[in-house]
Amino acid sequence: MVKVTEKRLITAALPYVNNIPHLGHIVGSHLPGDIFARFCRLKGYDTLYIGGTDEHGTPALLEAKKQKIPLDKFCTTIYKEHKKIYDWFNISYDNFSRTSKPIHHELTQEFFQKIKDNGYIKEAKIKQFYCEQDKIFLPDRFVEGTCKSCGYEHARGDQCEKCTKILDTLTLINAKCTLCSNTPEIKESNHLFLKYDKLSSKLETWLKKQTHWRPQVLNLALAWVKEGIKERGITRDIENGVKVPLEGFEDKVFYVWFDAPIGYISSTKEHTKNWESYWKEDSKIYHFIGKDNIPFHSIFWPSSLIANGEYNLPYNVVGLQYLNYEGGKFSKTHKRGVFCENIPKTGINPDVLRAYLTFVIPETDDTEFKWSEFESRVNSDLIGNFGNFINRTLTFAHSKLNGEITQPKDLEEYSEFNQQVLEKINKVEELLEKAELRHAFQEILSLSDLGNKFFNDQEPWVVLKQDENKAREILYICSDLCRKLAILSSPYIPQSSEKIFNILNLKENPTKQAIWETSKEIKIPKKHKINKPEVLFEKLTPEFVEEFKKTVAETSDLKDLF
Ligand code: B3M
Ligand code: ZN
Repeated sequence: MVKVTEKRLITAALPYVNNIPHLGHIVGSHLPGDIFARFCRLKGYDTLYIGGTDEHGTPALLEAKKQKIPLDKFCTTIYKEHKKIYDWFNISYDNFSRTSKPIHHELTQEFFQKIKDNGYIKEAKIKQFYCEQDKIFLPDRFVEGTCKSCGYEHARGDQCEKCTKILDTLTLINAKCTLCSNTPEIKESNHLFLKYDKLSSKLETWLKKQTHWRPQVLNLALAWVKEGIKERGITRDIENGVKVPLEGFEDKVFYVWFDAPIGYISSTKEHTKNWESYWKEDSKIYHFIGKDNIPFHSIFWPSSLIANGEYNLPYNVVGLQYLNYEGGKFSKTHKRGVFCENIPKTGINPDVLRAYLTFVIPETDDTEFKWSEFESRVNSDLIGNFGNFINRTLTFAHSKLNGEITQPKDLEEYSEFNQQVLEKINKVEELLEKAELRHAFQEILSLSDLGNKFFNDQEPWVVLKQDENKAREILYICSDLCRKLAILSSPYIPQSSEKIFNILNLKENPTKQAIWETSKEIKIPKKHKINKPEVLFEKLTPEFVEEFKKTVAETSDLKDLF
């Protein structure tokens, strides 16, 4: 029998191009998606990590208008800035595309046509805000007012930022046009709708089976279905988007949230001829997204998919909460936050930042970026625990034993320790399979903690005085654990993990080869010589952190990019 490798398609939310990302964006989808994708590759799944920029709708349009830059030029520049940042963080996208590409426009139109052929599209006149001053139907985001659910006064027409409810724009109290601040009037226009009434019971049946989702995500989705999903138009009266291939709709485009998730498919299609196997055959699709995107990925996107009928529905919608900044929100205007643009200038090691961000991945609740914690967690947990174990092992072996280590003749003697190690590895694997990335990293650190205890208990510096060979055996066991740790941590700190393999003088590469399973074996050759160690991580000093903080609070005005 031919072994069929499980296919996994992983996506991160496609960022709008109206801003330059800050750490909240990195930790809210790109990094968790990356860690999970790297784990899947390491395990040997046939994995693709897919992303891109979401260039349609009003976010880009509004910002380009504000900057007085032609839309396409604006989007291209911001796309490049985004790409640079994700590359710096070593986010291992197999493809990072753009929804402005023809391949995406064509696919969206086909996708729509199929939904229409299946009888899930209806036409209706709707009432919309129209601004007499600006002479346009106002897209949802061009209207602001008070949210009738929570009373927040600056709710946008499409969604209230405060309570995350998706709004019917017309229910906004005291609505104002955001272009000119006048009160808009209500006018009628013709639009296309997905027939949710025909879809909702199918959607509910499907949702109820997704018991492996995080409860926060599933419960939210089920609550919305129960409440009754409001009809939501899939077309808009703006110029930026995918044209609607239908007579009478020449001046309209698809709603940005209709085409954006199709971007996951078009980005896959752009990447490989084999794209259909990830979308139409046996495969698991994981969407990593921030909490405000949960309704779109758990309700609207699956509804489109059901209506279309040709593609797989997501296997998991991994919804993340928010990362706050020192007790408040990230704010570009108030220079509160860690903005990504200048991070490379600070000289910080990307792995150090990835590790710290892992500590604060908002998996279950909102989390907090705190400067004091940044310094202490990096220094004590990453460097003081993990780095220390690797460093003391490799330095001892190199400087005291000429790098020569030997497998114990009697491995039985270490079986209790090795058993504990194996249990930890299994635990890490179990958590990673569930995409509980933060918790899994904690377990990895507790494994290096175990290593430190072992090193202390074995006292190789004492043993060495009487029995050099025995010391080589102890260091063999420790080095083997370094190898295991390098494999386990490679989804999180890929560059450091490669470094550890180099120092261990092992030819495998955990970022390129599917060697996860081998972490469960004793793998280093029986007689082995390791290389000269190098420092993995530099400790963060208060001076460095102070300087870092200043540099990353700065972010250029978007107009400086043109
Ligand atoms: N662009 C919203 C956001 O950037 C939206 C996500 C699209 S995912 C298909 O948060
Ligand atoms: Zn106006």
